[in-house]
Amino acid sequence: MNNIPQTSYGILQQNRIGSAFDEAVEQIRHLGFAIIDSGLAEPELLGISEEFNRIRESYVQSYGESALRNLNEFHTIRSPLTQGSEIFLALALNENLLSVLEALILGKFILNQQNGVINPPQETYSQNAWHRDLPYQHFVSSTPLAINALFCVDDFTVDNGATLVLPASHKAEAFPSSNYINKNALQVEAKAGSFILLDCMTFHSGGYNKTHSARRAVNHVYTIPYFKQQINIPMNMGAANLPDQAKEILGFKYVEPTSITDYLSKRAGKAY
Ligand SMILES: O=C(O)CCC(=O)C(=O)O
Repeated sequence: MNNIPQTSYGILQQNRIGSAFDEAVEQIRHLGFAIIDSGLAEPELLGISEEFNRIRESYVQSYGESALRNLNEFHTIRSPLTQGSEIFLALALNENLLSVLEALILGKFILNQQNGVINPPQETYSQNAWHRDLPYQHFVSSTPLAINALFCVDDFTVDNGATLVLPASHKAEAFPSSNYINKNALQVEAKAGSFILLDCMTFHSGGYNKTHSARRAVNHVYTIPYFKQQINIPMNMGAANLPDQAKEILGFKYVEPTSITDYLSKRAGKAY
């Protein structure tokens, strides 16, 4: 395609964008996916890569390879930020990411889950199948209720099974036909240090990794606070050293009251 027209007529409303983040926000609203840079420098990316391997090793030691394989969980690290990792905690609170999330999810949002994801070489894995990140849901929402931020620990390439997306599939309730999928699926290549952002209702799948090395990522799902977390984060980490914003995003302020008395005591100082 060349010569995209720069003029228009009959238009009363147009989106205005001022930054790469606005561009990502616009694309996610329309197509359901976009890429942003985390802004992390090379040494920080190396730190994340090393931490990923360290946590993976201790996770497999704790839960056992064969038990994890039996559960189809061997290629996933559940909730690394609650395993004492400052690096994974910082990733979930990445500034660039939060700016985009604030523009996408109206009002408050919390981290629903963080998972290390390993796309193993020449083997299928749990994410290598089309799904939504609000699975079993078939609704259309006028604004995102949940966003997936997939941090690329390694470069995502066609060869190593970069994520496939079905553009704009967050706008229709049903999963499209196989023919439609074959014609319209896109594979999203991205550099290490990027976040691939998805409206959680956009159908997507990990690709097949044809190389000889694992392709690693860290998946984050952020939601409006009405959804329950995959694993209760406040019950699995201390809040003593966390700033207020972090406590809010990690869900400390949205733990469900355990009784009417608890509910009423939490109402103190709230207008609504
Ligand atoms: O590994 C990938 O490319 C996709 C990961 C994914 O689908 C997910 O975490 O929901």
